[in-house]
Amino acid sequence: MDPKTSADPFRPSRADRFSFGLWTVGNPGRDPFGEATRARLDPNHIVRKLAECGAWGVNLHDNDLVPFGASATDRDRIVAEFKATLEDCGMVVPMATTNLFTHPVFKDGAFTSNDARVRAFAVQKTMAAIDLGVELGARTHVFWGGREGTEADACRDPRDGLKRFRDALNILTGYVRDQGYDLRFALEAKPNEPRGDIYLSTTGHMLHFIETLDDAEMVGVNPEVAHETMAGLSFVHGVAQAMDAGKLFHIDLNAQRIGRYDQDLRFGSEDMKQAFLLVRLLEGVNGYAAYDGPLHFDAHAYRTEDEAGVWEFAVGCMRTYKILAARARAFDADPDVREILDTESDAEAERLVSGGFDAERVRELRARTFDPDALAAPGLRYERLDQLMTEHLLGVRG
Ligand code: GCO
Ligand code: MN
Ligand code: MN
Repeated sequence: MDPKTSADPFRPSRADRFSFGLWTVGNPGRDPFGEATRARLDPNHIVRKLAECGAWGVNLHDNDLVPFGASATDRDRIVAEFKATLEDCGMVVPMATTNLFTHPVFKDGAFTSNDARVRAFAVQKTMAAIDLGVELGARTHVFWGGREGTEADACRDPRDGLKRFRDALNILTGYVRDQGYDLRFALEAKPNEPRGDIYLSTTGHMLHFIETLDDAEMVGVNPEVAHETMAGLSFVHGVAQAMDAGKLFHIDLNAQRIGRYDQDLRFGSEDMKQAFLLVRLLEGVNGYAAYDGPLHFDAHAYRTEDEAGVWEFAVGCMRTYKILAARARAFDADPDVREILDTESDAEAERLVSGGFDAERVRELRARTFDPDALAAPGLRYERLDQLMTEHLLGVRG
């Protein structure tokens, strides 16, 4: 596209609500087998570069910004400088989170540790991280319990793990109310890594767990593409369930192949079809409202990249999201697609199975006769539907 003749419709801008964690673009490329391949980037530099790339927000763990154990004076100086940079660049901090995994004290869990002193320290550290996030303007605090799990599973009853996790969250929602903060919690599930097995392994597990909390209203989920995919599950179905429950408070966008370690790849770089269906869901489809929260990329550049490659990666995440949104609109407007999707449902049957229990309706339902063989006969043309989607994705339609 010639920038002189026409504006690039896929160029990211503030209005798109894209955000990145300091730890994502700041990832230096270290892995379990090799050292960092890139230098550590200063958080203020990250904010400036993200703003240049068209991002709207930057998220952080407490220790991405303020080193573990920093003095109060150092903390205040670092935070003041960071706030000035944010203001200068017109960037916001929509979400903050707590690092409850790096320090060895959390080697056997934070909120779920068998040692009550570790649990107490974890809750105390989280309160400080909440204060920091709120000071920077965050409206969401994410809880990713990376160390909340086991290898030697006999070490604790999993029910104790759940009970302790619940106790911690109950204290923390109370703390937020007590402070008068305008903040919600978003719980992020992951099946494994770094622990052999992590408690509350999927978004579905989280959705149920939330209903057992004292202040369920304040708590929702932060599903991540990579995490549900690691478990071999449909991410789109998990996110849809969270939306149905009114609990999609935040989202971690990236890409992942099934059966691998947590790859945290550039959004849309694997399983384009799931990415397409996800964007279509988030943008609002079939008469359902769109997700209007932050579009956060929890991903990092390949270890092969230098800093220039990191910004290529960041722009790539955002562009792919916007391209998929445009593709999704074109797909849903395509008359050939509409013809398949807009098939008339039998109004009378619809009435019989909607609206819950009603004694009279149930009597009618029992009395009605069906012809299963006739119902089974027509082909549903899903082959055509899926091929149309493929062709939209490949850019040859719409
Ligand atoms: C991971 C997680 C983390 C969390 C982050 C915010 O697998 O490492 O996805 O990136 O999202 O710690 O809580
Ligand atoms: Mn992850
Ligand atoms: Mn994540």
